[in-house]
Amino acid sequence: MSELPTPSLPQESGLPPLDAEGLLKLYREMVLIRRVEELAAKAYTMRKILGFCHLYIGQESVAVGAAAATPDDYWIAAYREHGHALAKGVSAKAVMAELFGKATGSSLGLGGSMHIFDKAAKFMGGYGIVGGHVPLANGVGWAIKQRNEGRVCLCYFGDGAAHQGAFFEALCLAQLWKLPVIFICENNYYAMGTSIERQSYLTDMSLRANGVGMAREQLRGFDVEHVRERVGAAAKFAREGNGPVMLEIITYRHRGHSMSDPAKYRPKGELEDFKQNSEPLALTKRRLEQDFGVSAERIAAVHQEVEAIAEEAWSFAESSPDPDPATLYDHVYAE
Ligand SMILES: Cc1ncc(C[n+]2csc(CCOP(=O)(O)OP(=O)(O)O)c2C)c(N)n1
Ligand SMILES: [Mg+2]
Repeated sequence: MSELPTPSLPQESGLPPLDAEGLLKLYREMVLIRRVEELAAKAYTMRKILGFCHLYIGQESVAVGAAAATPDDYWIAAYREHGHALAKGVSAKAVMAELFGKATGSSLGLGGSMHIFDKAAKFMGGYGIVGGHVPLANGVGWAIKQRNEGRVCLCYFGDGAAHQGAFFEALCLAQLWKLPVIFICENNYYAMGTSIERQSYLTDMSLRANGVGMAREQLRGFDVEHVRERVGAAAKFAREGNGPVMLEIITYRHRGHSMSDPAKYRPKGELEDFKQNSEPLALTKRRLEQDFGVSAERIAAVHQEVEAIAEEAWSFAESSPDPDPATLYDHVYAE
């Protein structure tokens, strides 16, 4: 038996570099995620949103950068997925209404925060069992291959999920069958209150891929252009039939694990340091202003436009009807 070589990713994605308009569009999407979630946090404290609610604030550049590289591909995510859904094109109204548990939500109000789903946007759902959805990405990858679609499936999960049995099993099969799946571990430093150093001997989760001979890369995810470029390179690799890829994208969540977590376990100054030096929105704003000469007025207009969309989403969610109790067991099984 000889050892198979682990393939490496292409140096470049082949995507054209972004111009001012292109980067401004990504900035707008990051601001939209931020504002929708800030409003969701407010609605949660007013008990307009019930149950679990895990915010993505601080991690926006990961989903938005990846979306720019995979606009027509499938995505599947865990429970911190409001941002992924918005980045993939699920409307702010449908996301907010789902959080409010209303019949106009993306899952007809039957799923809630952790179960946003939108077939038209190729967003194959949020899932609440840690690591449980990772094998489902293989199913999507298998379907893509059988149908010769030329697409890829991006599967998002956390650093904590990279310890799960289901995750390891999925990696084995994906590599064996050369499925077009990009496994994206968003290492946000914590699994609930447990820091990466306290949960794992290895702190680069992409190294897990070496065990199955899968192409891998670790990257920092605070710069939206860099995420777009490296996810683009991974997608190019998988699209060309070279098999799956495991990316570890380093990021940081600004809020607690969920709305009920005050996040007192962080070392003093850590959050402030990330906000000061690795804040995705601030980094992109600075690049727009300094490198592309975008005016402060133009950026203010983006914020204004997003504010209107986020507030409209709130009003839409609030004024929408509750689901009919008779629909409670609908959509559990496929018709
Ligand atoms: C199988 C399973 N075990 C435990 C939990 C409880 N739980 C919910 S989130 C979480 C932490 C996961 O952390 P990570 O994968 O890093 O994702 P993050 O929340 O940081 O995005 C745990 C233990 C669960 N939902 N499912
Ligand atoms: Mg985590």
